[in-house]
Amino acid sequence: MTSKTAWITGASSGFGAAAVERFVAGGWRVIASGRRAERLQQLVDRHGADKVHAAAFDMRDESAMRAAHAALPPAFAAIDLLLNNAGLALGTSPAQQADLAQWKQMIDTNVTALVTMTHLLLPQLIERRGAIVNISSIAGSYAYRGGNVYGASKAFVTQFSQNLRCDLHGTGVRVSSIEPGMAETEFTVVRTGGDQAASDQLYAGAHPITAGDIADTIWWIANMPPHLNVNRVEVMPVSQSAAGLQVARD
Ligand code: NDP
Ligand code: 8X3
Repeated sequence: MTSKTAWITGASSGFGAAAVERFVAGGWRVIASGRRAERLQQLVDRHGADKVHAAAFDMRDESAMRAAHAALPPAFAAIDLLLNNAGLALGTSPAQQADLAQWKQMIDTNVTALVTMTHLLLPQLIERRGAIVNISSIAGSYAYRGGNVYGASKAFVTQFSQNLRCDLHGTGVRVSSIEPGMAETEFTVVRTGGDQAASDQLYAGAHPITAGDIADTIWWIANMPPHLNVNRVEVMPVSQSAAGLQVARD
């Protein structure tokens, strides 16, 4: 059993919650962050305060993020792996009908908060020759209608990951980008403003990726021999593949 520590953002549901289970089962301590304090507390109750530390705050609030970092208990203060997972899509409308506030919330969460978190932890990740795993998306590589700012925010995450690798050259810090396709979590309920039926319909019969599948992928990356870096992993369910281009005619 290792005694390493991971900070998992977006630990209150989906990939993040599954990753908490995987890392705790593997003997790691986990800092679990997200806005929903009660969900995070359930993780602490299930695993114990020596295994999971709950840090409830909104990632878009930089001072709250810094305060959570400063308030880490000594046993959780030395971080070996940052899982930048917190994020969301809002809306499926084409750009010309999209809500600007939703666009800003996606950028603030998926881009600005992710880089702020990374900047905050980089000094100690370098000191400990740690790892950063960023959760991007196939939406950052494949354009689709209604993907507009969400996809662009994930293209940023993918490229930021590769650029981080260049800057961290020689430090021993590993950086990986995981780019999942369709996965059944709370993602579509959030994207549709709480429409569980729409979410159920999207995934029905598609055998989508599960949160556990991605937790296993993160765990595999985290446990690579120290001389190996997984740069990018793109994962889709077998039922999903790319569609063609479109042509508008007069
Ligand atoms: P979920 O909605 O289940 O989980 C999203 C997590 O992000 C929650 O824990 C949520 O916590 C957290 N989060 C969102 N906004 C904030 C915020 N402002 N501050 C703090 N935490 C926040 O979805 P997934 O597990 O699917 O999503 C995880 C990541 O995976 C996201 O980055 C998403 O874009 C990406 N992804 C998802 C895919 C999918 O098909 N499901 C495919 C590819 C990538 P809380 O609400 O408690 O704050
Ligand atoms: C989520 C995957 O295809 O729904 O990032 O945009 S997709």
